[in-house]
Amino acid sequence: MPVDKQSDRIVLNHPKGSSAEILLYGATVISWKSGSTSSSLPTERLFVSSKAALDGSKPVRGGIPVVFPCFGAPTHPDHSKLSQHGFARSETWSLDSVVMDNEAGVSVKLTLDPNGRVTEKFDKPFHLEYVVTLAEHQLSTDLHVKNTAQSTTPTLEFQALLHNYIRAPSEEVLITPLQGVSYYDKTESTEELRTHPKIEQRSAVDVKKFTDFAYENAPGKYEVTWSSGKVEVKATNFKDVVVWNPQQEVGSKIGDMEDGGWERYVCVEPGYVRGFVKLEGGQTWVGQQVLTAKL
Ligand code: TA6
Repeated sequence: MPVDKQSDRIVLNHPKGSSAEILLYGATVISWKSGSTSSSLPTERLFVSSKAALDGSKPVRGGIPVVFPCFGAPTHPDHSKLSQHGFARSETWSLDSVVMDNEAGVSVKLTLDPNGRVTEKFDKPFHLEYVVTLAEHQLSTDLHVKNTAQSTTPTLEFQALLHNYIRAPSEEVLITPLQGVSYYDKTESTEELRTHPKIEQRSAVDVKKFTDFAYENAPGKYEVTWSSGKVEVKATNFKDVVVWNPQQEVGSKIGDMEDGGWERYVCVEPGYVRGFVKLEGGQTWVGQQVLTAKL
């Protein structure tokens, strides 16, 4: 059964053995099991904390949370009533359709439209579509954002990000190529620093210490590597990328983080997080990512 529709989730099964699990809550991918390009043994590629809530009571600590219409604490006037990372990851999406189901892959479309709870906090017209596609060694997740206004105004101004928790040993994982790309270091609290990006020439980024870097106008293709694994992240239209790991100093204070969870993942998050996408009525924006298990 390539597409298993359950009450609170959808399970995708690829004929070659890979699988993915998507909670309707937040359209959160909570599992992606895939063999690598060199072996067909499916292994779990994402991290979900054992303390994560999967009952819709709060955003999932792990997997691939969908961040929309704001990243981090809101800074745009349209987002002033929203909580950190916006509402998309804490609303229940609908399964719209099975887009593809064949030897090449299995693909489903989920949708989210304004409801009373959302409109109280965010009164702009929108329609979201999230297309999740499972192939033998890849998982693609594409976010389509439409301004459904009947005229050119009101404009829809937003940020968007896919908050990938990639399962990897944080003590040795490296992320490339970010050499020479300017970034904002969110581990330094002073607002002033956030207006002056840092630039480093080190060839690879590690997360051996608390890391929370927002890279602007980043390459769009990232290799996440460690001694026994490798995942490639390819992004389209997500012009920025965030690299985050709280390590013990911050991770131990996160209520739904399992003990030592910070040792078992790195967040590599394609997004549009510096500035805002601006859509007139009728316009659509699409941000895409393809995750490939290489080793
Ligand atoms: O993407 C990195 C980040 O913005 C960090 O600053 C940290 O807050 C993380 O997201 C997790 O945020 P959450 O709201 O899910 O606890």
